[in-house]
Amino acid sequence: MSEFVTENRIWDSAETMPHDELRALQLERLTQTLARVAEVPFYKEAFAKAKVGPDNIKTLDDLRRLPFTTKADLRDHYPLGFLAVGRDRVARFHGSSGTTGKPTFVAYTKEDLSTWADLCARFLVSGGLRPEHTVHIAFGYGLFTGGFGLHYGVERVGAAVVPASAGNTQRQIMLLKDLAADVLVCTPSYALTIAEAVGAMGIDPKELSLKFAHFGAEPWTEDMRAQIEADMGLLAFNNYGLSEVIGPGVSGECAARNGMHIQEDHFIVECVDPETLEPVQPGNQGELVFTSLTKQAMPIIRYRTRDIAQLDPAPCPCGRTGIRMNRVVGRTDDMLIIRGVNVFPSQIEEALLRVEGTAPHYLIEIGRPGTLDEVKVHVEVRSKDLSDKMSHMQALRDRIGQEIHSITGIHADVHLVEPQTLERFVGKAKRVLDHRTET
Ligand code: DLL
Repeated sequence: MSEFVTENRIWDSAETMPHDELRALQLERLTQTLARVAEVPFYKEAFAKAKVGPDNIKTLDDLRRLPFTTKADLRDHYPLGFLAVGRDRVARFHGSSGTTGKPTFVAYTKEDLSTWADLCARFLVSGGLRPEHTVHIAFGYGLFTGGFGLHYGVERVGAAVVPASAGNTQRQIMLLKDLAADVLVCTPSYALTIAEAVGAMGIDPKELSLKFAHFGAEPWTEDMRAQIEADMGLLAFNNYGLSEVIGPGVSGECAARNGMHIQEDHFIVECVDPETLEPVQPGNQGELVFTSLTKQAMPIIRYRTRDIAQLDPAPCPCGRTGIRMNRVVGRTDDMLIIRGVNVFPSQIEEALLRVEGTAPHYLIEIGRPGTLDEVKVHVEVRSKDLSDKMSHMQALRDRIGQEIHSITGIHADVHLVEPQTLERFVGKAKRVLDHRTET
């Protein structure tokens, strides 16, 4: 049993609902959701093709008879083919930035926005937020769900918001200092950038008032958490979500910090083998699939997230009954196949953070100069560990190479680079340069 790192407060009694009640509520809400999507052309067609309909769904297990929804389906129905309400009921749009140009849009009714604020309030409170706190939000405000999602969650709790948005790191630090925020909200990679800039400006992190942080929107590792906590002198909590499902607020860590509780009264989660699409046994990694249960404007049925994680049904000492998901190790579309071996960038990060003397700033470069894949990992060395001695640098390089090999099974060509030479990120980090996909 993990010890609590902060007081175990619960925002909404629904979070501790007994399992049988929770399942009954899920079925009731699933039935309502299916009725809501019945007139959405995509679902009408997909259900007809699969020869199932809302009438066939009598138990939660029957959900598996329904077809999956994918990002490609959303793209094929761009911009608003999944809208289940009239435009007059839409209160806000968000979107996820498409790597291929057009974003996919998501819509919210007024009720959806209120539900969303509550879902964010739940994980913020479980991670230490109190009404008397001030929260500095360094997520982008815009189509991205991070800024506005967390903003209204903080307001729902009754705390004060500094809507700093992303970018201009020195100004962020001035705001953190002068407005004495207690809580930092951003991506873990941006937290690293801020931590580094705090050091470079000669500020002792203790001069800031930060106590907690809520990080999400990208994969990160336990070692990265330890490093940010040590650098910034705060407690960091993980939260997860995706715009197609609602945005942040799908799941978040409690005071035990041993997995993120999925808000199962609002979402049904499945964990499937991404190849066979069959459910994996509890405790095994698979792709997470979500069905929304309360969304009005754009309900989503069996959405394949491409996120690889593992579900933990064990009871949690905090009393929340929502099943826990562990850290997302990566996305199926970020998974690198190197000489036939599957590698997630987060595994390389884990290897780097195990080696003293490297900074958690890295770039993975993959090419195929001949017939075989070759991997270069560029890693920044911390200034204090830079050495003129070739033997010292060679030893560091070897240790990193060994750690990468022991975690991933691949041999990487490690390039040590000077401090501050790799790109810094204000939003989601981009750590991979795959020349094999260039035409
Ligand atoms: O990133 C929503 C969000 C905002 C979550 C702020 C948490 C905090 P999208 O831009 O649609 O939405 O990207 C969703 O980001 O499928 C995961 O691959 C990844 N992701 C989100 N949270 C985590 C996390 C937001 N805690 C995609 N750990 C998801 C790992 C995460 N990956």
